[in-house]
Amino acid sequence: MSKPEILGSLRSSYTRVVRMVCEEKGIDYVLTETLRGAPELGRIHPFGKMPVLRDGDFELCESKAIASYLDRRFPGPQLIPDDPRLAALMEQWVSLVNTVMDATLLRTYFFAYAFPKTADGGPDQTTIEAVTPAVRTQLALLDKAVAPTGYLAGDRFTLADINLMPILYYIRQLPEGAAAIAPETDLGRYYARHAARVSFQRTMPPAGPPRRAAS
Ligand SMILES: N[C@@H](CCC(=O)N[C@@H](CS)C(=O)NCC(=O)O)C(=O)O
Repeated sequence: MSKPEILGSLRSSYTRVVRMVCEEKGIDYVLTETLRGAPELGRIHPFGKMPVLRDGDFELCESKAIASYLDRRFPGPQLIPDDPRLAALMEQWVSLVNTVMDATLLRTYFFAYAFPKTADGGPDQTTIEAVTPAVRTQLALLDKAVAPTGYLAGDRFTLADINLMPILYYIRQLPEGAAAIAPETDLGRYYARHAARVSFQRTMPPAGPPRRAAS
């Protein structure tokens, strides 16, 4: 069996999702650290985004597609449930996160702190103030979703949880995120529980200030 190669970045949240899938399943993979805008990405992803996958002569883009492929192709714990309802709930949460929450929480809120376009390089307060109500609403929604079982889909760890954790990792470093993911909240307990997983610990981004290739 070939050794899958992931082209992406240690600091990229979507790259971390597919790396966590590999770690959970015990897949022997290689991460090729790749810069944003690198031509190798553009050859596989039509919009040049990371991560992309090479597995033998097979090439694939989009984190959800890559994660699904790895889950089906390799042995190890199943991250996409067989049960139709559980699988649908898992898809629902991946979709909600990837189509709405990633844009709000990471690309707008986190980026306003990490990559501000302000004259003095300080946090972009205008954007932060504008997005904070949506940040609070979305984190409250997640808090409610994980309250009953400690998971997003049913009562087991799935790709939906893997897909969310790298985003929570970044935003809990910031004031509004930290408040919503405080240890006494359901979302805080959810984060602490899943952050202890080996797959999360082994995919920790390097310490230090984020760079533009990140997230
Ligand atoms: N829908 C894509 C999104 C991937 C994505 O936005 N990746 C970010 C890094 S986490 C990226 O490539 N950013 C650089 C860019 O947009 O040029 C997926 O799920 O893989």
